[in-house]
Amino acid sequence: MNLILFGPPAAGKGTQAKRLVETRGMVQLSTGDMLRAAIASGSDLGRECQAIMSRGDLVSDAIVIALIEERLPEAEAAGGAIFDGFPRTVAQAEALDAMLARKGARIDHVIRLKVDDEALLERVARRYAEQGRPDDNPESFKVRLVAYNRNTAPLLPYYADKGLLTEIDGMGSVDAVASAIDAALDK
Ligand code: B4P
Repeated sequence: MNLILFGPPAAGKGTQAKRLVETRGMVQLSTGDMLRAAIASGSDLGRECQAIMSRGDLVSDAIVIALIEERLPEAEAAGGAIFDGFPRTVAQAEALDAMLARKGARIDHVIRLKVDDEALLERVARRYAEQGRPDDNPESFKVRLVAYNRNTAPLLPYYADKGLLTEIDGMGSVDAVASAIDAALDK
């Protein structure tokens, strides 16, 4: 099964992906985690992406598509993947479809976590206070929300038209959201 966890920044995609890895043995492909690992390693790629991410802007399609392509064999071996934070643009979605089609696979579910802006702001403010993640500062977070509305939200009709989209209330507790995702996947 190939699943996309979709939603605005800080909607809880990473939180729910990690839980699904534990409960279903799926492979999590998080472009955010891959980019943060590149930054932490001090690689050329990390240096290229650091300022872009700190500002809250999206990294180029070419970079994130290449990161995902590199990890697809791992997902194939495990029988499927949770795409977490990818795709974030129509170009990324089309590239993902093409990459999966070459392997005889496809996206089976797209779960959209719906969380209102006020709750998102509270979550990142809390994480910024606790962990100081650079792109969680209030100015960068505003940029991330704009990028989501401009570049990522237009993907919703792309998946709705394919009959793949399930909307989940992402405002509840982590466990409540997890139960709603499980119910959607097991239907
Ligand atoms: P991501 O790493 O994907 O960051 P995110 O959108 O903040 O994460 P997520 O929705 O997973 O929230 P989380 O579970 O952590 O991207 C970061 C940056 O990387 C982007 O801005 C961009 O620059 C770059 N990037 C990544 N992918 C890209 C792509 N495909 N194309 C271009 N650029 C890309 O949860 C957030 C917080 O809320 C946590 O503190 C968590 O504990 C809390 N939380 C979660 N669920 C909760 C709940 N139900 N109730 C209360 N709190 C909850």
